[in-house]
Amino acid sequence: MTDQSPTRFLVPAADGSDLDPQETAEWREAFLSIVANEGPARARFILDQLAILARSPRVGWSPELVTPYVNSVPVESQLHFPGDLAIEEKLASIMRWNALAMVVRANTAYGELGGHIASYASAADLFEAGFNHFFHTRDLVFYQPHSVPGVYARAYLEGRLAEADLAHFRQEISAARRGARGLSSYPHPWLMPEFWQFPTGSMGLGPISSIYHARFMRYLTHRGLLDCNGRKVWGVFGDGEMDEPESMSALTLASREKLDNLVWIVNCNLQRLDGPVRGNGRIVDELEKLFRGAGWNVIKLLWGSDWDGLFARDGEGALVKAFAHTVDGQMQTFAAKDGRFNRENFFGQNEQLARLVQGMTDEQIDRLKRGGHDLVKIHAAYHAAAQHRGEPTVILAHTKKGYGMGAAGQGRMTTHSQKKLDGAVLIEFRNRFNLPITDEQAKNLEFFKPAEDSAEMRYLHDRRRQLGGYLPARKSEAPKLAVPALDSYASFATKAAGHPMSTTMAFVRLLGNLLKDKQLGSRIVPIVADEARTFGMANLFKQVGIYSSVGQKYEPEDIGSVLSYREALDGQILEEGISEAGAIASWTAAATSYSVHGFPMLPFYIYYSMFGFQRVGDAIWAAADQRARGFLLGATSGRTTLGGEGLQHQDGTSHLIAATIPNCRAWDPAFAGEMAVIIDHGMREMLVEQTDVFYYITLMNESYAMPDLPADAHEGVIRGAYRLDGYGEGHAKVTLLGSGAILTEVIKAAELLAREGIASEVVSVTSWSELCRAALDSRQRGNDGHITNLLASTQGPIVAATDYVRAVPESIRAFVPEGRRYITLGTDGFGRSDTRAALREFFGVDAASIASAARRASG
Ligand SMILES: Cc1ncc(C[n+]2csc(CCOP(=O)(O)OP(=O)(O)O)c2C)c(N)n1
Repeated sequence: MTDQSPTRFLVPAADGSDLDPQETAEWREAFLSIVANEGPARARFILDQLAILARSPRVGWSPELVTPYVNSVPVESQLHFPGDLAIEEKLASIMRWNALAMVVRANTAYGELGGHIASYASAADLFEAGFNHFFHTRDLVFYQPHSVPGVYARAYLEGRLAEADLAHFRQEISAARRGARGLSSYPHPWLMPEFWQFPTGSMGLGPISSIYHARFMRYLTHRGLLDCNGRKVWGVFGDGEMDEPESMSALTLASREKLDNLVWIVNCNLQRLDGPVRGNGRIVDELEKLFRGAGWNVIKLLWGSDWDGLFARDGEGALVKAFAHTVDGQMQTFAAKDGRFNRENFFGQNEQLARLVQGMTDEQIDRLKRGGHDLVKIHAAYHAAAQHRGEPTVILAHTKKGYGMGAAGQGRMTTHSQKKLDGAVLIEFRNRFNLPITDEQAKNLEFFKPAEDSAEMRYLHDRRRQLGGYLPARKSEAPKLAVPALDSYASFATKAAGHPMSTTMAFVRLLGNLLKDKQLGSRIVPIVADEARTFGMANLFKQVGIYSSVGQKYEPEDIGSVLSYREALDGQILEEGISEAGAIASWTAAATSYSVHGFPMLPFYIYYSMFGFQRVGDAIWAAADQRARGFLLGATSGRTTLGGEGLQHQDGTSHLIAATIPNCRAWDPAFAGEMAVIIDHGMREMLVEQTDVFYYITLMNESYAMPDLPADAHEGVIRGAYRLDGYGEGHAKVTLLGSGAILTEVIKAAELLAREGIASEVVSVTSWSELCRAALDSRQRGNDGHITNLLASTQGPIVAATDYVRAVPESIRAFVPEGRRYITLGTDGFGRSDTRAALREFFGVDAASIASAARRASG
């Protein structure tokens, strides 16, 4: 039996000095004898005791978080491999081939299509071990985006994709014309809604999303809504991807929440796109420290089974010493070179190392596997991860990028983008993986599928049957949820009778009412990023509680108050702290629960509007791809409405960005009634009609009199604009459009003009982007859209004003009836601090500026 316990590999201190080697040896021997005679548990206990002593300030010792460069699962604790290794290896080789053929074929036909071979080549065994033994259909699996050819290759063998589909990788438009299904470049639920669940194409978003999905499963369980026990979240990511701040930003959340339902597999092929991830260091060491420090269980999967013998013979720990001074840039070179080079340059470093490989051929040295290419070792690591309790696990799997691509790619600097291979390389690859195809077939890049009744195919299907079915697979159907009647929760807003309030206050009241609804209430997920008090939501703390996986272990300072801070296991609010990236990931998990869990939830994430599309726009784009259904509330919105906060807080652009997301419906209501009608409509669209849309609604903190919203205005609110009363006597000479906070300025302008004898009509615009979209649609059908018809019934030049950049009202210019002047006022430029009045005057969106634009236009 091989002893790979870390104690065997003690390395001298960095400067090598040892003042009393004999004493050191005695200590080591004493320790080793405890391990040998009393077992590892006792050894750990002794170490813990010593660590307590050693942490005393006088010693000034803090333990090294890095362990030697060896497997965490020692060979003696390795489970007997429960699969048929030979068949699994054959299957993995077939996946490798079909994945490679798919990419090379597409690029031979159309050089511009792109695609990747080297990433999946390094990850194939990591994927296959998961598919054959661990990824259950009840689990959530996040796939590294540029390894998707391998996932398609598997679905092809499983009979879920046809050969014609494989032949249309990255040809989603032309495939349909040829009766095939185009396969998207990366996992995109929007494009392949029955296949992909989680978009991961933008590095970093998959990792953070996986954490929040795992946490959301706990939330569902703890709130007694859905039992998610026994289900796991697996994520396969790249070591380069760990550079992204999003990858790292929620690591401590995962450990704090003890997410042992989460396993990350980080494919440490030591390379990213341009070159080594840490050429002058070791990414595995760096990640080990980082994850361990963040409270994760770290499993290093570094060396394959054929190294076991070498370690066993290496009495002096020469290998570990050599790894300790081999940086990744060098390790990559070893990956790129042949057995002979490795014998001379790695094993040739000293006599002990050279002795280890005596008797091995260069070919055998070349074939020494890294851990991430050995199905037995991978299985052992995954098994340990799946069994681990109390902490999330990361598996650091050591692989070679472009594994098996020979001189054309393995370990090469340029391998990431390699997508064309010549005939000789294809034949070499065929040989390397013993594929049963002829030279001709290899050169022609023919896909290979064993006969349905072959042992391989029976095994493949059987393994998936044992694991619940095929993956990836996305569900679209979910039960409908009943939405209460608008009057039951929002009459305070639709019949406001001139009561002053802000739209934020109105929203919070509306949300409080909805939370009380017997059927829908429990499905609502209020989400905040440390701004609940800013938005006047503190009352909800007591009403529905803040979710905490450990309840509340302290007596809150404000315990006597009606608004007291209340954390609870079944708390409903997700308080994400100051992490917009986390909060949006949390929102996405809730907004896709209908599909991921077949259990619809309705999230309302309310935040400073400036820190939404601008700050985490890419995450919102990914949520859109994932077909999220829910509400985003951009509060304290508008460039002039959040007076004192200044340049980095005042949002003048979110509506511009929101308009670019096809399934985002964005609204800028001015009145509480409008906001209520929009939310009502959204809930029906998402929960009853089950349309894959999400709503973005801007809210303001400016309080003013809220009028009643007449029933006949509801339709206009939803279409994006409706007419308010006319102002002044006689025929209107001018038409004024306004939205959000600036509508009140528009109305004041109409009153000013009326006093001067200029009559006007006022239109409340609730959504510029909906007006624009509907008008474009109508135009394609040869009709006029709502805004064109509405404006055709008004008179004179049109002045449009908003609290956003002018490009927002400009978006409907093309649909203004012919011959009418259209003037837009907006808040272009940097924000700054002052009163609302001063800001509106400065940007030219106050009543006086609007009136003056109207006068000039109509004069
Ligand atoms: C946000 C973002 N930035 C850049 C890219 C482009 N990109 C795709 S893969 C890749 C390198 C990935 O390296 P690594 O994570 O180490 O994976 P490997 O292919 O080496 O397994 C880059 C930079 C991207 N997809 N997303």
